[in-house]
Amino acid sequence: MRVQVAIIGAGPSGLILGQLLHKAGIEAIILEAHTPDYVLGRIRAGVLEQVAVDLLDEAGVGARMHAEGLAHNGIELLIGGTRHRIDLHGLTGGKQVMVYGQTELTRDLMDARKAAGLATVYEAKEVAVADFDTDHPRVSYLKDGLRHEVQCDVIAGCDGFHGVCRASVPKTAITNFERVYPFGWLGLLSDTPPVAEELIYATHERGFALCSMRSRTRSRYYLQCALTEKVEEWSDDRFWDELRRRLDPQAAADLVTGKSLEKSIAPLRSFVAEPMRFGRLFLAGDAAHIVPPTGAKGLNLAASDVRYLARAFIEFFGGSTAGIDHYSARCLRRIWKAERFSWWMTNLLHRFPDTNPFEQRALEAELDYVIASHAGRTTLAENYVGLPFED
Ligand code: RFL
Ligand code: PHB
Repeated sequence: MRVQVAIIGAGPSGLILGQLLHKAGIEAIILEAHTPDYVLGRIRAGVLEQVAVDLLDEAGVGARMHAEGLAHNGIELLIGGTRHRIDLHGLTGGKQVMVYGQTELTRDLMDARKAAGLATVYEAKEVAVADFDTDHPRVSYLKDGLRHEVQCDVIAGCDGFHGVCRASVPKTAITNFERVYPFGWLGLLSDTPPVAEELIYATHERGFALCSMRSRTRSRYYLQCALTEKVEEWSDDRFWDELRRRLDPQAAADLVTGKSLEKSIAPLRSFVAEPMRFGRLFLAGDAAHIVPPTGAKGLNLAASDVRYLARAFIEFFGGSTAGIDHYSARCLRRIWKAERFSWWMTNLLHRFPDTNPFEQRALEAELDYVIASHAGRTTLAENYVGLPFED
């Protein structure tokens, strides 16, 4: 089989890219290792930047998001038992974020792909990418016991942090930058109304907590936990009790608890691989970088990478290599700013096991500055709603 673009991975990066290419009349196949239900079962991101919302509209999949998503004008920081509102809208000249679950977004993209009759191979095993240092790259995979080969012009590696694409690049051609944090997030999803109208990011001596949501009837909460914690040791009651202890008295009283629909522990990591292009192989999304979830940037960066990549491929098939030549540098400028912001938010709001009393006081002073100063609040707000594209 021959196509113009072979996309590896049907997460948000691969699916958005597939949709943008389809709109531009470019042929692509998506190869995904897992089943659609498995992909939809991963409870992940919840917050979209305005530029990601605009991109989904451009891809023609924004209708349900606008109908059911929740536009938020602010977030709250809970510090020392008091909540401080960051007026995202007022501080950024009218920008907002959209609260809409990654699961829903993925479902919309899958539905659009199916409706357009576009080629997607789920449960494609042993995917291998080859000859991407030539003009004739190839991808092969195993499906129902048979090996298939796809010839293409370019390969998009949208296969997440543990995917095969980055791993196929010679070690000498790639530089990795990494920071692993000494804690994780224990997340719980429940069909209970959110504790507040807006997200609450809480810093507390027992550890960070986040009150988020998926809708007016579904909540998503997180607790900072040690990496040695096991999810089986966290009954729902234990989770709710611990969350209440990290909230202010009003939120603790308002918290509606219920049975969990899902509970899981995610480790926190910052990671960037440079560059993002290797001949005819292009990495996008979590395949190239990871952020700790504190800044809500992972899915948004995936969207901004594929925005650049779709434009680059459209230019390439139109006869110009300018877009693909600049792809890596363009992406990385935006990625590093989001990496810096996510690292900063994580350092500021979490308790580290080895922070000495001086550093702790300095962090508290920084938080105090951020909430008290217009410049401090503006910096946070500008980064949270998402920095503009430079092109
Ligand atoms: P994904 O979603 O990991 O998808 C990659 C796909 O590739 C498939 N795959 C393969 N397919 C074929 N062959 C192989 N060898 C393959 N290896 C892997 C996988 O099965 C999968 O389907 O990467 P993508 O598309 O780049 O999307 C990235 C986002 O999923 C991720 O950045 C966000 O979820 C991060 N994130 C958040 N991002 C935000 O913007 N806002 C948030 O509020 C936010 N909250 C979060 C998050 C991530 C979290 N976790 C669990 C890591 C909260 C959490 C708890
Ligand atoms: C979520 O709702 O899952 C979520 C929201 C904001 C974050 C991280 C995760 O910063």
